Amino acid sequence: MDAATVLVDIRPGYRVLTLNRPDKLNSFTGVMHRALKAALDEAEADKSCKAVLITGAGRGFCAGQDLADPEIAAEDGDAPDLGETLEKNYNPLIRKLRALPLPVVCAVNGVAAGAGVSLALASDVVIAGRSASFGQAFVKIGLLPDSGATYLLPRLIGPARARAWALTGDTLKADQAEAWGLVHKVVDDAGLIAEAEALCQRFAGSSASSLAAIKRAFDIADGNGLDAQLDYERDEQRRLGRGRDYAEGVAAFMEKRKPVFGGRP
Ligand code: T3D
Repeated sequence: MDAATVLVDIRPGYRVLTLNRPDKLNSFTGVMHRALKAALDEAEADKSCKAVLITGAGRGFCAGQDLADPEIAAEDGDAPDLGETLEKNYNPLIRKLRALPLPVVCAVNGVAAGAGVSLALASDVVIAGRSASFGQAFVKIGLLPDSGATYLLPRLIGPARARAWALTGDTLKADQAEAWGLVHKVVDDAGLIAEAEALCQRFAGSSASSLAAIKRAFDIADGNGLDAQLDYERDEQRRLGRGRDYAEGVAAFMEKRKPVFGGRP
């Protein structure tokens, strides 16, 4: 059953998606890709959902592609078409995560390898348990980093570290990943999910329009010069300033009360 490979917990204002192939360190099969896509589509369709939390069941977060998945095997002993797997599964996943109009929080609970690292890179906020580790496994099996890693990594940790890490395939411990700026923060394993859920609860009480606009603006900035970005911010602020959340936020400030923001528009 597709549903079992991704567990979905619906909480007030956010959803927790748990990759659920613990025996194989939650590595991706075609089945798990389809389950995750369905879960993300449902989260987007639910206007009360203002954040998504992704984590892994068991001792791993995600070990990338399941190298034994029959879906990637070619027929008649031919070499598999890995480009097709990317086109069909990984690239749509990364695009979906970036296009979702709500923050994606990633709680990395154990080892992340290959596309499992890319999944975290494509999230908006990454929190790691102290025992988590990150491996650019690709070079060890004759591949290059994919699922956006060659684009996102240098932007997050700088080109020198990104290149050396990808070329060596070394494993980074959580503390090192935090020092390099790969993750937002490292917390004790026992407190990881509580910390990530507390953040999602904050997002659930925040302005959904604001969260979506902030996420999009950082992505747009990647392709813009300062001038174009200043114009973009002006236009977006004009739009947000006419919205119900700005009216509520300012009214709440004036009345010295907490703002009450609704679901996503
Ligand atoms: O379509 C395409 O292929 C293109 C897209 C590529 C995207 C990618 O992600 S390519 C990179 C694929 N991932 C890897 O190469 C990582 C492979 N795994 C590892 O190197 C190690 O498992 C880890 C370093 C992640 C963890 O090591 P360790 O010692 O903690 O655990 P383990 O004993 O190696 O793994 C536990 C089980 O999970 C084991 O199964 P078993 O023997 O108990 O039945 C192992 O085979 C399985 N497992 C771990 N990773 C994968 C996997 N099975 C299939 N595919 C995996 N990627």
